[in-house]
This record gives sequence, C-alpha cells and structure tokens, in this order.
Amino acid sequence: MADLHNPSVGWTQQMRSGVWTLWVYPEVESTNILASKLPPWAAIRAERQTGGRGRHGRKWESSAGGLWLSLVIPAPELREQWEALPLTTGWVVMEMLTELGIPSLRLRWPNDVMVKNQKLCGLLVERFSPQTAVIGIGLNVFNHPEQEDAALKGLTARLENFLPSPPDLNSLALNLCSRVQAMQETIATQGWNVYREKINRAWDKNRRVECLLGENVARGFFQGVDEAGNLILKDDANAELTLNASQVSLLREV
Ligand code: BT5
Repeated sequence: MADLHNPSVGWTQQMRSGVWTLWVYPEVESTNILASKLPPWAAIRAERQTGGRGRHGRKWESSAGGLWLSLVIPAPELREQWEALPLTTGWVVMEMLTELGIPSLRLRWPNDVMVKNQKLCGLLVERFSPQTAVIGIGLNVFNHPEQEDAALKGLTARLENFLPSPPDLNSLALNLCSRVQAMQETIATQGWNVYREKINRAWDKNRRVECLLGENVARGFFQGVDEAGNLILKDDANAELTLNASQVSLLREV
C-alpha cells in the first residue's frame, strides 16, 4: 500500500506534463485520500483501489483496467465559484469522450457521464484544504464493474465497448490533466458560468426525475441549473421549481 503522507513511496511511474506531475501506483485505498495532502497540480492514478469512494459514502468499484484518477487544483478564495466543479468537470470529461468518438453521451446531475442509461464515469470532488480541490475521476475503460458487483449489471458502460482500441490509461490521465488545467484557469478568471450553457445542453432535457431533499421528495422534469447552480424542475402544470443544490442528496431518473 502507498504511504498516504508521502507520494514518493510506493509509486511505479512518475510523469511530468506541463504543470502536472502524475504518480502511478499499483494499488491504493482511494486516490482521493492519497491526493488529499498534496499540493496543486499533483495527479494520482492507481491501477486498483481497495476502497474506491462514491458520494455520500457509496462504494466505487475500482478493479484493474479502469481509470482511477485524482487531480489536485488550486481553488482559492471565493468558495461559491468552485462549488460547480462536479458539473464543469463532468462537461470536460464528456468533451474528451466526444472527441474520442463515444456515441450518445449525456450528463446526469450532478456528476455522472452517461451513455444512454449506463454510467461510464463518476466524479467525486472533495475539499480537504481551503486553497485546493481534489477532483476524483472514475472512468470505466477495460474493467468490468458488474463482475465486482452483480447489482451493476446493465447499469454501467466502458470505453472498450465503443472503441476498438481505447487509449492507454496514462494517455487518458494526461489528456484529462491538461483539460482540467484549462478549466481551472477559465473558472479562476471568468467564473464557472461560462460553462453553464454547454452544461445545460448536455443534460437529457425533459427527463422525469425525483430529488431527495432531506425527508422530502421533489418531482418534475429536469431543466438544468441556474447561475447559482440550483436545479430547475418543471412540474406537470409547467410551473418552475428551483431546488437548492446543496440540499439535494439524490436525483433519481424515473
Ligand atoms: C460517484 O459517486 O459516481 C463518484 C465516483 C468517483 C470515483 C473516483 S475514482 C478516483 C477517485 N477516488 C475515489 O475513491 N473516488 C474517485 P456516486 O454518484 O455516489 O455513485 C456511486 C454509485 O455508482 C454506486 O453506488 C454504484 O451504484 C455505481 N457504481 C459503482 N462503481 C461503479 C463503476 N465502476 N461504474 C459505474 N457505476 C458504478
């Protein structure tokens, strides 16, 4: 296992590309945990995670063959400006996948990249320090998540199903590094709203959803997000409903 406090222990490959240093490990508990103590522009990739993390304590299946990557970026001061990182990173990942030729891509709020109804990529953005954010990216490439958890059968997608020979995992990691750096610079200088229109185009519009807000459930057709990142739903009577994103623990497509 890698030493959580010293990324120089246990790695097998180290690569530099622009501002980034990418360390590759055979196995870690979670790349996000390993990245939590690292400075901006550190990137951690692991062949396997023994405790891959989803949101709200959920498990992320991380066997060999997938891209399990955490990127540390500067995210200083204005906290609100960085709250949309799951949305903007989702769009950046989708842009890369579109360029690779993956068909029928869409985003699902807040942090999933889907092919039709199957999840290809999930994101976990965490803030361990006031000055940085850790962007965890899980992308199924050659792995088979349903072999780890039979309940995922039919619910996941993987790059190998769409591309005869997907890029290797280091190339995908470095590709994402440079895109995430460009995104960080855009958000730092112009704010996240420059991405909002593109993001709003990438959802599956008019899909019926249920949103859990504590004990309550809000239902309607998903319309997108507003300038503050709040969710906009329309009910059957075409009335618009705004939901505070930080209060929505789960969005289910129904
Ligand atoms: C996520 O959570 O989608 C965030 C996943 C982030 C994973 C990356 S890998 C690198 C970094 N290090 C970490 O430890 N994590 C990040 P959430 O929206 O809560 O979705 C979790 C749900 O997705 C699970 O409950 C399963 O239903 C499903 N799932 C689990 N493993 C999957 C996989 N490999 N592919 C697709 N779906 C999966």
